[in-house]
Amino acid sequence: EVTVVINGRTLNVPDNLTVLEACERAGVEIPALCHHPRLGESIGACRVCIVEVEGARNLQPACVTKVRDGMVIKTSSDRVKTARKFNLALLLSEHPNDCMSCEANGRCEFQDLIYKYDVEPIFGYGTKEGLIDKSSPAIVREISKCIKCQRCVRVCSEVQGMHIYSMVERGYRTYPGTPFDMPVYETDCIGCGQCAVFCPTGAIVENSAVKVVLEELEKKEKILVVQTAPSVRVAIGEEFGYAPGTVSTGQLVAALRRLGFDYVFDTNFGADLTIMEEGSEFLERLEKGDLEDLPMFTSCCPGWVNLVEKVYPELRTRLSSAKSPQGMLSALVKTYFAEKLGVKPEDIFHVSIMPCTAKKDEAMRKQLMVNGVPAVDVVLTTRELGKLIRIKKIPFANLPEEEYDAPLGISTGAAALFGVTGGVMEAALRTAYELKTGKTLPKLVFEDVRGLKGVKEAEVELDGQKIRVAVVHGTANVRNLVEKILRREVKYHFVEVMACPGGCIGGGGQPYSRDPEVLRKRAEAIYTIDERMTIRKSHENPAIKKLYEEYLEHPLSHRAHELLHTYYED
Ligand code: HC1
Ligand code: SF4
Repeated sequence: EVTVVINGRTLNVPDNLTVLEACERAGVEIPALCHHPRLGESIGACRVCIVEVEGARNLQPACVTKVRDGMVIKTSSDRVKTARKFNLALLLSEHPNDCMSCEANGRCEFQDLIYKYDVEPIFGYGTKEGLIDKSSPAIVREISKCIKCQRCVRVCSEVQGMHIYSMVERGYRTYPGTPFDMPVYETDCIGCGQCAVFCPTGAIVENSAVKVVLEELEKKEKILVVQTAPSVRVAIGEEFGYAPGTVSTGQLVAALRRLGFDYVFDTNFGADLTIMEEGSEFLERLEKGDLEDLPMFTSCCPGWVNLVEKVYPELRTRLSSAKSPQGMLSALVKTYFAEKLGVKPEDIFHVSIMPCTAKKDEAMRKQLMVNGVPAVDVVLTTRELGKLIRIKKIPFANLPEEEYDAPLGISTGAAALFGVTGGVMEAALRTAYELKTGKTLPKLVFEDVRGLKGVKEAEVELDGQKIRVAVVHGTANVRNLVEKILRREVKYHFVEVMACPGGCIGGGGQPYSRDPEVLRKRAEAIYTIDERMTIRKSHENPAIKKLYEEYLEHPLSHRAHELLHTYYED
């Protein structure tokens, strides 16, 4: 421990803290742009967090300066404020003045500081000229809005292990470029959108479809159907000021009805169905002895599927052929449900609300079209839904709790788990065990696959056979594990992969958060949803049983293959 004095207040702090961390503990806010509590070491690039340290000639960046015993720190002296304002003014002089129409308007960290410190640009505003990259269905890059904080570079390299961006050029021209300035979609980018969640401005944002949906809601020409992913309900509240980890399922459904959707369905129904198909596929492969050499991998995460297609094509045949829950539910919406209503698939406008930017990409896959039309017309991220609800002035906090529509809105605790790393595996094991052994599971919860550790392993006995499974999340961890599997250094039968840290709760379309505990809190919320459900195994979902009786016959049937399975390309 060391003793420091912050703005006249003496306190003891651990000696490994930075000045910025010490100030946070003391409840003293220090503005910072390049520093982010969910990224590794700070880099001291933006110079906005500078503070005065007694005895030091120059102001010091708080994010990279370690505390020392006896340090006397001033965080808002006139000298500090003037310098901070000057540094912000320099950044503003390179920044276009088009906040009104910017996707980041109202939530931009840079805009907030400009307002707070009353900053005017020194040499006029920057121009809008420069790279605009709309090549990706997942994200849009507008480099003129970049403030060079490098958060995108760091999350893409350190957390995701993709290394798509690096800082190129020099001085004020520096920007995060792709290799050879290729459009990002042509690089190995998997569309996970982590760069967009960490960008403080509008330089990298989701490829927004808010306006498309607004128009369709106002036209009201089609039957409006919506589905919501498992992890949206534990995060959407954050868009309206609730603490991370608040479960707002009922209000989410109510808000979608107020927006004008005719049917509110649940991706979780699709998740239960995925378990039926993928679980059966697993057991089939196991019986055939197909899993002795290489495992079967889950296929619901489109970031991961993109990684396989772009970087590990030799693993294509190891991906489960089951469509993702979004893919399955939407195929049913445009066939089974359309038939029930007696309408053509093109009479339905189907929106899915996802925590994910890569789902926008998935929805455009040609192999996911049904009867010649896209199964999902538009994907909105959790953040975009937040924006839509605000634009339509729907009082989210005051809405009554409402229920999903039947039958495609009925789901189990197992399905809820999909939103968190380990959840698909746990749901699959609950079902595969009972289908294979015909016995009831002695213990429902698989602790070994829970938690935020990068790689988790478990062993399960299925009818006398030992099954080894692994769960991995965060693409840097994924690549590490996949390479070990390819080198035959580790052996598993079944591996769950989620591209984003924490799984979908940490998806590229989730609300922005600087809370270092945000993933843990959202994960807890998911487990609570599962605990509170009376039915917690996919194969016990009555609506799923009825769907098989009425329409699909049995898992892996001819019709199930046609509607619920897919293929992958190089
Ligand atoms: Fe996910 Fe999934 S869990 S992929 O993370 O399998 O996006 O939430 O909807 O499809 O169910 C995302 C989440 C989601 C699918 C499901
Ligand atoms: Fe999308 Fe979830 Fe995969 Fe992230 S982990 S890319 S949010 S599906």
